[in-house]
Amino acid sequence: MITVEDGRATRIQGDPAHPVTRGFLCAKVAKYLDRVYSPDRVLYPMRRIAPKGPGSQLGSAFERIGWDQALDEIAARLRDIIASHGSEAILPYSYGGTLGALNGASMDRRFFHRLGASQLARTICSAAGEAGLESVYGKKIGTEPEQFRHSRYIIAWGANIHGNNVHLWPFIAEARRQGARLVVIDPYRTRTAACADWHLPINPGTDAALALGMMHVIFAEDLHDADYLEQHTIGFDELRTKAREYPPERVAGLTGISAADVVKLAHEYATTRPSVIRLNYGAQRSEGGGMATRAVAMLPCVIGSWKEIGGGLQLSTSGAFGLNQAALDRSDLMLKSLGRPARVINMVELGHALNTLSDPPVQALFVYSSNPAAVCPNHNQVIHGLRRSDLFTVVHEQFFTDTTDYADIVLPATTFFEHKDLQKAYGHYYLQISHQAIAPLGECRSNVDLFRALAQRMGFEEECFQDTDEQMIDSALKSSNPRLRGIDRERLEKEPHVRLNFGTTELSGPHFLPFANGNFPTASGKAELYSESVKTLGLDPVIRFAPPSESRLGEEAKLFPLELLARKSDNFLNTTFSNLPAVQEMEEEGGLLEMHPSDARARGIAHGDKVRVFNRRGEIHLKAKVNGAVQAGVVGARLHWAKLSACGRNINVLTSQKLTDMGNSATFYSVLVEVELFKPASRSD
Ligand SMILES: Nc1nc2c(c(=O)[nH]1)N[C@H]1C(S)=C(S)[C@@H](COP(=O)(O)OP(=O)(O)OC[C@H]3O[C@@H](n4cnc5c(=O)[nH]c(N)nc54)[C@H](O)[C@@H]3O)O[C@H]1N2
Ligand SMILES: Nc1nc2c(c(=O)[nH]1)N[C@H]1C(S)=C(S)[C@@H](COP(=O)(O)OP(=O)(O)OC[C@H]3O[C@@H](n4cnc5c(=O)[nH]c(N)nc54)[C@H](O)[C@@H]3O)O[C@H]1N2
Ligand SMILES: [Mo]
Repeated sequence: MITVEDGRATRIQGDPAHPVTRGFLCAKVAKYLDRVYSPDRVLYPMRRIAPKGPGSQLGSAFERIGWDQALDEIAARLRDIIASHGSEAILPYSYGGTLGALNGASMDRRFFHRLGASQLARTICSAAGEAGLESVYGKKIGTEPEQFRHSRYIIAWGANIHGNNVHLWPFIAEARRQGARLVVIDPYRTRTAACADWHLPINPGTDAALALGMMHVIFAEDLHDADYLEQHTIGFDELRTKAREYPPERVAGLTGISAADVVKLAHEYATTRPSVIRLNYGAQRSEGGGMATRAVAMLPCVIGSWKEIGGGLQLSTSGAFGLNQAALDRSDLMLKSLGRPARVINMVELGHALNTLSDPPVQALFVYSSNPAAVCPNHNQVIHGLRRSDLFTVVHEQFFTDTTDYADIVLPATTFFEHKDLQKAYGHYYLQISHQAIAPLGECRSNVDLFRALAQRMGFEEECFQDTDEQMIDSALKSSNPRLRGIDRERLEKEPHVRLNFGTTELSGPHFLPFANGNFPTASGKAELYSESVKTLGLDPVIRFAPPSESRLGEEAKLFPLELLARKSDNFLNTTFSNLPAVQEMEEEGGLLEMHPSDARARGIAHGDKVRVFNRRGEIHLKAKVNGAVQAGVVGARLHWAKLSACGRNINVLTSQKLTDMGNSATFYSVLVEVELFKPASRSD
């Protein structure tokens, strides 16, 4: 809720009536006014007048131009590129800046589809986990947050709830007041781990082995729910056979968790009921991330906890919304303009795409709602590509980010205070309209307005380019999804939030129990512990644990023996907010490398020393923080803007473009490095 006085927003508050957030805002959004009214906002369209590179600001690197001029220039450049290289030489690049249904994916998609541009596979965050989860359940559906208060045993699995998902925390606190236990499975001692009852520091990338080890114990001791498995799953026998290969002793060798602890975890999980798992996307940012998710997702089926209020698992709830995305996207326009689907470029492989793709090469990059110069893996290669003088780069942004440093044209973007949108969720089941609270600052435009105007400049005549925000909300809601029945715009304009309609058959009192009676939205209608579609990927149709090639278990560890967790900051949102002084104050000093005392000692490194962290892809200079946050063999660092660091780089200089086993996602947490004391002469680049 935003208070506006004389056209200026003066206060932001949570909605106390919202069943999940209950009036509470996370620390960074509580400072959102600072962001909206920051003196550093990009407020006008701009054109580059100096070479691309760090420190590009209005005045020194950009001159102010009008919107008409900006749109004309973009349209002309795009036309030229289409004429010389074909439309697939144009690459849109967007991700999480806004998650609104309209500004996230609607007019922009229509525009690039109509253009016949290359398609972007938006995989950087969650694609491996989504593929793993869907391979078992069919859709991204899970336990609603409100039910966590009824749980007795809560496992936070690769999930930094206290840091990244604070709205779930009060429900967990409530459960704990009633005696529930919280267990954290995370190689890093997060804020969540620090306040848990039990922290299991697992070796990165070995979660599938731990899940199999738990199943081994559960099956061996007959703690599984044979009825549920027989009625509602396929592949029970194959899974049981597979789990036999993972006795606790073997699992201990792989995961670093003792055999006794594997047994204890399996016992407690199967017998302290109801037990629930909050799996988050941390565990899938690893080479075997799809399989890891698949394995963990099977656990509630094995113990039948889907039948219980406060049981089950939550990775994502987004699969329940079922908006009419086809109406928003209009991918049919691509078929019309190109006669076939355009080539697909994986956003994780931007470095590769900008530097090595031919036929056609990428000649135009159109960035909005993303900061690829900071968030993409293999930063050095990304920057090398962005520097290309023959690459035409447009960036639609709120701030002068790492990416605007390489833009030819910068366009000013609204914040969510300044535009209307339809908001779905991936951690609860409520839909809402977020209303425009204030007029756009300066000459800012929303993503929807930008692409509507650009479509007009390009002479696109299809009616869909005239759609108003309201018409698009209507079409999004016009869906065959029964859970949207009775939810229309009129209602959403009146009610601050609306719960999805779960019907009477699926309801258990006020609770949504998605799989209490099976009914999995898979082809077979059952949970697929054996999956033909996984088999077609060339993977084991049940589960297989394969250690990441970049892990202590692989060959590369001889040269680079430390596993790096290139993590998010607790108080930023990826790189958003990292330039805001009020938010920076909440975050510990940036540029730290967290190390275990034994690893530091072995390298002659003391707390506070400057260190060089390196691998084949690059190097970065950080300050050693020798503490108990990581186990021996693991180091940790945080993501932020590259240009705010002394060496002008960020931790993604070390991460790789290697893709996950399923979903072709990023492997930010399968990275090997070596660390040494920094000597100015030791620089290699
Ligand atoms: N404050 C804050 N909140 C955020 C964000 C933010 O940047 N800051 N980002 C938002 C976004 S985009 C996302 S996707 C979500 C992500 O939220 P989470 O899914 O919680 O994601 P991460 O922080 O990437 O990873 C969670 C934990 O997984 C651990 N981990 C790493 N490797 C492994 C492994 O192999 N196994 C296991 N078990 N754990 C592992 C990490 O140490 C980390 O503590 O958070 C959202 N919320
Ligand atoms: N090392 C490492 N790298 C990571 C991760 C990690 O944990 N470690 N996490 C990965 C994950 S999970 C994710 S989701 C990605 C996130 O990658 P991005 O989505 O690129 O994330 P942000 O850094 O938040 O950048 C979003 C940008 O969009 C801008 N923006 C916000 N709203 C709007 C809008 O309405 N319109 C426009 N045009 N712009 C807007 C913001 O100012 C911001 O600069 O990063 C990934 N990269
Ligand atoms: Mo993400």
